[in-house]
Amino acid sequence: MLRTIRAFEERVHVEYAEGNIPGATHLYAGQEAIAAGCCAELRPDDYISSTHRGHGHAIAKGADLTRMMMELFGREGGVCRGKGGSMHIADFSVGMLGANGIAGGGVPIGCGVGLSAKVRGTDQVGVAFVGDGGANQGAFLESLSLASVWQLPVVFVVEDNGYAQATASKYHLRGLDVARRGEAFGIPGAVVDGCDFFAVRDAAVEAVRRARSGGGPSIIDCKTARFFGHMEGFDQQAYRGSGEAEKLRAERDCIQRFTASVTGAGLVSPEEFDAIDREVADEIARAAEAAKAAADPDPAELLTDVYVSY
Ligand SMILES: Cc1ncc(C[n+]2csc(CCOP(=O)(O)OP(=O)(O)O)c2C)c(N)n1
Repeated sequence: MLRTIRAFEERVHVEYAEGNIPGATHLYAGQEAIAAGCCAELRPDDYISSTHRGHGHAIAKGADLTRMMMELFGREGGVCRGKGGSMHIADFSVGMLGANGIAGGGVPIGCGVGLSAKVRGTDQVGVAFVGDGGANQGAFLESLSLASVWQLPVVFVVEDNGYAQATASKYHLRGLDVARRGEAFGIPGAVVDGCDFFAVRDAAVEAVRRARSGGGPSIIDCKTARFFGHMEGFDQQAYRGSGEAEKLRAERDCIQRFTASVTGAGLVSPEEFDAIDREVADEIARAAEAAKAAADPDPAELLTDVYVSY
């Protein structure tokens, strides 16, 4: 899963540079351990809400790679029939309720999932992913308040990748880790190394168990690393220290760490990893070729599925 998300993102980086992907595109590379670690603990009937950096979440929840690639290319066969693109990618069939152009916008949606599960008496869980910048939105604090008062089965997963666009987290998140802000609402929180799959996974096991068993919301605050710029095409990363991006790739790569720990423990051999890498590379190449060959949406369908009357 980690490798699939990385390979998807690296391919999107290339396709974007070649002019094949229209619209705003934010890459997730570097943060894979968070999506993979949290979604591994979810059932198919659980739900996630996402950020503007949503490809990794969609893949980890089970969205089809070819239909995702088609969506990014704006093609008819895409998961949103080519109308959502990267920043609004969604696949309700796997419980992925959508990437979101509004920073922090997915968080109240996560509460909606929790409220719905509670009212219907199911044991489904909602996971709301949010960036460090999005966690400064008022809607985040309002969501913590409601989730706590109503004891909703929600897990708030903060992905602190060091920046909100070009503003460093250490500048805009003064004082407390976001996880500790939950204390004011009686919500338990964990601060974890978001580049360590197993650390994220352990925290997710605990938080999802709590939510599913009626124990209410949790926060998992993941310290992670964004490898590409904020957004494809427009970011020269002048705000990063010199050599910072290279250092992150060398020292904070969740895939290198995962590979080292499982090969070190003798669970998977380096040859088996190579075979997985080749399989993933083929799958992503096939998805990109299929997206290139796919049809554009019919202009007559422009407004279909865009407006819904209740
Ligand atoms: C409500 C709102 N304010 C501002 C923006 C512009 N904007 C887009 S992404 C972004 C930074 C978000 O940072 P963070 O939540 O940390 O996510 P990251 O990009 O680091 O993954 C901002 C300010 C927006 N999309 N929505």
